[in-house]
Amino acid sequence: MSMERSVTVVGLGYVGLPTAALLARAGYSVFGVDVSDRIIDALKGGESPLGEPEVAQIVCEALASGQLKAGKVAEPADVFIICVPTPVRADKTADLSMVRSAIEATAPKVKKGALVILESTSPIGTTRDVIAAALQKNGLDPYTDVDVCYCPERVFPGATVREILHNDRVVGGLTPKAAERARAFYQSFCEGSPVTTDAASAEFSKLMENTYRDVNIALANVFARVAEEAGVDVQDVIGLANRHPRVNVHSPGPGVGGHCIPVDPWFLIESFPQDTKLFLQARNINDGQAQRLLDRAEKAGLARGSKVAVLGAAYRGDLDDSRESPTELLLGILQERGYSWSVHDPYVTRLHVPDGAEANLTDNLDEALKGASAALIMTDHARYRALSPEKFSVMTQKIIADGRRMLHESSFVEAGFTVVPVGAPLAAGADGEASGDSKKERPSLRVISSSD
Ligand code: SAJ
Repeated sequence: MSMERSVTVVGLGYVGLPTAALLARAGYSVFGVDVSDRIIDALKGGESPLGEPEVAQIVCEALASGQLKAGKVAEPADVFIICVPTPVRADKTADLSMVRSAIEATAPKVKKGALVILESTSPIGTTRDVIAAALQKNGLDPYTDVDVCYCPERVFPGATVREILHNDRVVGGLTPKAAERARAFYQSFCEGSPVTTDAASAEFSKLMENTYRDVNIALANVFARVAEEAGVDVQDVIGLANRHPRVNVHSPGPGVGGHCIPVDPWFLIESFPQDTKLFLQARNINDGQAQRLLDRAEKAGLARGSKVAVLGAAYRGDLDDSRESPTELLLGILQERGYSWSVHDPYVTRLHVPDGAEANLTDNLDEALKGASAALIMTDHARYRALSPEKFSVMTQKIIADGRRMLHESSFVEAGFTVVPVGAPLAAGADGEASGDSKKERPSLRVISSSD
């Protein structure tokens, strides 16, 4: 273990809570702080407020061992880690209010010699301008009295514990000494290699990672749009292009969700508007995908104002997390166009809906499909892959917009459905709805191997 013994973790969400539990498992005496009664009550009762099974297990073990305790007010410690949300406001400017209130509430408990680490994804300069400034206001010199660092979380929801333990960490210090100390601290409970740098570079690296992904997904979505118009299947073409050793085209889809990728590029766009037009365009492309899918379903014959079944509320497959999901964007457009809907998801229990609307969320697929004029597949839940045309026979029209390319398309076409696939022209069976220009012939592409 490093020289530290006690850690206070502020913010017990998707990152803070598993981090706290792993620290407790590594032998630290950990105090977790959160403003939410629901989270603190659960933890005080020995239960995990988070559903990911592996996280729940280590949290319960840490609570049972007595190494992890929780409350609403920070306790003094050798190390403080801040992991609170940093969303964007409706106007896409960074909302750092939770970082501010977390450090303002914590700063009075920070004593000379402590290590203070911010993990929340933040605009460049936040560690200095918000964290260091608050400590200074409390009488501590952030460059000499305490060690202040930025170390971004890089967790992939669904694989949280593995990723905290094994991912390399970027550790940015306000001083080289602070970075070196935090490096030793992360090494004491994580197996990935921590790399040291300055705080601003670490802040930027996190934003760069997620912006890279957003721009690459936007690129894939533009390729999908071209393929839809050109009458080819983007999936086949991506398969061909990705055979190049330095090409890795991402997957097109109905948009980009989650609390990170659709949020983080805005921190760069807000701070550097002149030089980030590419990021802005990528954001707009990705946010436009849900509407495009609906537009294409309407061109295929979907009757405006009817009832549709939306398959998937989660932002990514096999997760229970609906934050910023493309489904939320879709529901807004459905409402504007006078549709009613039923949303099916096997895992999600909470969904943010447009003002004045009902979520109509169900885990019963038959119920969601019954009486719907079309099904719109928004999430790549593995179980959707096995769905057969019979399952959709309770719909009133035979239209399926496949935003994730989940279905075995030819069997649906044979059964008379019109399938609107992202990244390919629509395919309609004999009694399908499509007519005129929207019903394009699609050439069948196949990869010809050298042995053919
Ligand atoms: N998506 C596509 N096409 C793709 C990949 C993803 O449409 O080729 C969509 C997904 O369906 C989803 C959205 O993008 O709606 C975001 O998913 P994601 O797979 O990019 O992952 P997140 O948001 O769950 O986690 C990301 C990860 N960042 C990177 O991969 C660079 C994770 O490592 C970060 O820790 C996390 O953001 C975070 O917390 O910042």
